[in-house]
Amino acid sequence: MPEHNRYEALGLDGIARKVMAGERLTLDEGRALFACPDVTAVGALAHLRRTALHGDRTFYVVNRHINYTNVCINGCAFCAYQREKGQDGGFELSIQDAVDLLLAAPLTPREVHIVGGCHPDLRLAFFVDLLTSVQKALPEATLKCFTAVEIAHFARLEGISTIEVLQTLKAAGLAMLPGGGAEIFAPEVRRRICPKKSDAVEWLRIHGEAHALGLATNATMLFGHLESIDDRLDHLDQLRRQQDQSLQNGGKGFTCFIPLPFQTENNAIKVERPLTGLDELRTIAVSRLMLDNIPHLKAYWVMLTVKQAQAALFFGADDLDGTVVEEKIGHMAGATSRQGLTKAQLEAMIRGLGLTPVERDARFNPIGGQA
Ligand code: V47
Ligand code: SF4
Repeated sequence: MPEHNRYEALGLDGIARKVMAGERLTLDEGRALFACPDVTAVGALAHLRRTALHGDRTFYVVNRHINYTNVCINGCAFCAYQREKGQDGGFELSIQDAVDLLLAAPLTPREVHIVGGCHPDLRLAFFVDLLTSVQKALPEATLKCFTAVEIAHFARLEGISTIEVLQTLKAAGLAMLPGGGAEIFAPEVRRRICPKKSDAVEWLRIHGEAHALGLATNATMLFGHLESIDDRLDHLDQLRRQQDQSLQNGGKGFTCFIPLPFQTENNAIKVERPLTGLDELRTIAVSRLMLDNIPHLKAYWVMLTVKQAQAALFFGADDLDGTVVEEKIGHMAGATSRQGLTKAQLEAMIRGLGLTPVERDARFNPIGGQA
């Protein structure tokens, strides 16, 4: 069979057999996929896996991103969004501001994504009020709010455990944690790009705690800055180990993985060799193949661009995120995509590729009885 010959010629036949059997790939096999001269062969394997999991179904969500503040004590080197307290350009939304923005969204959001900087003064009571007010204003929406880094920050400010923070926020309506703050787990790189942020152990522990409390979470990887290919593979491996553990313990686990290509503008990191489009697609494909226990992979059009996100749907991705409406973190760092997409645009993007759009909620349940 021609495909078999293709993988054999590239030395990938063993990997191809394992992918078809749904078996776990080793880190060495991941290295071979990164080193393979034919990126389309790697993409074809990832597409095979995506198709085995989801067919041609391609997910999107009507959502709204809200950033409550960009004031942050961490000052990560890659971040163009952060400001010091009192610095020009810093902002803090009130609870009413956040609710007003959500109610003004063109379509009622099904998923509300709220994240912000680690503000030195905003206390847990504010976030409890925020969640309660948002849930009251949008009773149908799922609240996917606060990265593990914010959860750790709230716990430090309050002098309580991260489990207590999660329990308190869950009681106020929190249903999911977004995947931000993971960056790259390798300690050497993390020390250079985000030394003040939670380390890998803390980030993974908080996601494990959330899973055990019945909260689903997402996971990201920021790539294309100072990390090596081995650092990317280590990151993926740590995520799949955490997922094994969370699922074995009967917890919720990671729902979706989001690879975030580094946006290079207005920040302190100078990259020697910026990512090419094919680097991005290969990383997406290898992620799909290594993360055998995380069901969904998001082509986040905001950071990838709309056209590259479309290509990613044939390199292992099955989700386009959503309408978003307004985005600051990527755009302040040079993302050239538009601010939001309409539901019709998302559907057209998917149908234009011959794939089947499925509107989902935050937990990837199809909406309105779609297949
Ligand atoms: O954690 C910051 C990243 C993340 C840059 O869970 C940058 O569904 C690229 O996590 N270049 C926040 N990335 C975004 C995020 C996210 C987005 C969409 C959906 C979900 C989800 C999560 O943005 C941060 C950081 O890794 N980021 N600066 C930059 N210059
Ligand atoms: Fe703060 Fe997040 Fe920016 Fe780091 S990435 S400086 S934690 S807002």
